[in-house]
Amino acid sequence: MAEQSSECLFCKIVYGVIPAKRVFEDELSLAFADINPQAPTHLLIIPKEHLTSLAHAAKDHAALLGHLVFVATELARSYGLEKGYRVVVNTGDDGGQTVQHLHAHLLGGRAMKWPPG
Ligand code: DGP
Repeated sequence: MAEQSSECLFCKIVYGVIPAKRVFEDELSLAFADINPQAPTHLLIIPKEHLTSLAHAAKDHAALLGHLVFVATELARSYGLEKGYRVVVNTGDDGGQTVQHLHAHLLGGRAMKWPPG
């Protein structure tokens, strides 16, 4: 079993303690619908292992980080986001991270603006 933090919201989703609309999972990752969607498709892709943020990643996490991005790519394909999409990893306070378990947002189904707020 992946390492977890008993106080972490997304660890509780991994272990089914808190419900979520799960759309994909494998040994390393879980994807589920964001509770407050900002686009027609808004999924969160997380490692099952507790990792607080990108800022906490070590070299050993490199393959896991690549895996999460690849899962996002596969989900974008399966959700038909052929016009484009955005993968975002908010990191730390200035990055707008509110849940302290690394997660990639997959947003699609509408035209995105740049720069983000
Ligand atoms: P961030 O700001 O990058 O930390 O995004 C956290 C996201 O997590 C935010 O878009 C809302 C989502 N979220 C927070 N709590 C829950 C929850 O209990 N369930 C689900 N499915 N999403 C949640």
